[in-house]
Amino acid sequence: MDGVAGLVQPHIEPGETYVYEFTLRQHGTQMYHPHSDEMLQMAMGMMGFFIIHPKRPRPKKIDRDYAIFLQEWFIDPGTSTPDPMVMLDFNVFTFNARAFPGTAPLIAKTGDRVRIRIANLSMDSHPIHLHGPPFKIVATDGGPIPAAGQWPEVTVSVPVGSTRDVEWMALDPGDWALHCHKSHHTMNPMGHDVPNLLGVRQDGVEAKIRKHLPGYMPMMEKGMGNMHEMGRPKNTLPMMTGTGQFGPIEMGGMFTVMKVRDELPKGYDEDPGWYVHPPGTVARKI
Ligand SMILES: [Cu+2]
Repeated sequence: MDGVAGLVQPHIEPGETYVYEFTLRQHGTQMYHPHSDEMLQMAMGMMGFFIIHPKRPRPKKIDRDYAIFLQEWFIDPGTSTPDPMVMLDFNVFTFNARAFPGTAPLIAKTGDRVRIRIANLSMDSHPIHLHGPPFKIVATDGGPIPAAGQWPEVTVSVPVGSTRDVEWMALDPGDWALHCHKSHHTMNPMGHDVPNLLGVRQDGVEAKIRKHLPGYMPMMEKGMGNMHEMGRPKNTLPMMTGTGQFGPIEMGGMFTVMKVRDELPKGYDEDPGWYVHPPGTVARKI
């Protein structure tokens, strides 16, 4: 009951219901997705986790178990339907179908063993990076990796069509960024046809050009950091967004925060807010 329509079963037509029955011989982080009109159905997000827990518990107890499904979309600014015809140039990048700052933080207590399961059925590989201490890649959807094959890492590349389980010790309290390390994947929609005027003084020029080219928006002299809240069409996320305790975070897309605290008075399910840095642990201007 492998599900490949035409090959091992008929396509499931709209309105029909099929039953799958099989014995689970393996455990781990698996995925499901359609094999019917695959390109369109997957570009529209039809996929999910199928997590199978082992019959006998593993020797090391996991305190926090998170699952993040990666996806990328092309949604023309001002519209609301993903365009399944786009092959490479995506503009919305999501963790569990949410783009930062709409992503939820991952919450752990100091000393917790954290498992993060990451799945990818998008059109790109995603190198997922966690700040703070290194982790180990302990399993793929092919099965557990023997201890001798696990080495320390700070980034796990998750190829298309696979899952990676990583285990991380929450050794240090703090707000640790967790994000895709492809820098365009931590941004929301942007105009790819922005004229690149990096390093060019443009005093007053933009307004003059805009009289003739409505909506003209070039790259600023010193970069894009101040461009994130310039005009944008309806139903379109700002390019870089989110505000932390020290100001704009200037991120979007595949970005969230692993929040580790010594104490969690409100429990694991409530956002503990920003980390209160002990004196002397924040970089300062001199
Ligand atoms: Cu990515």
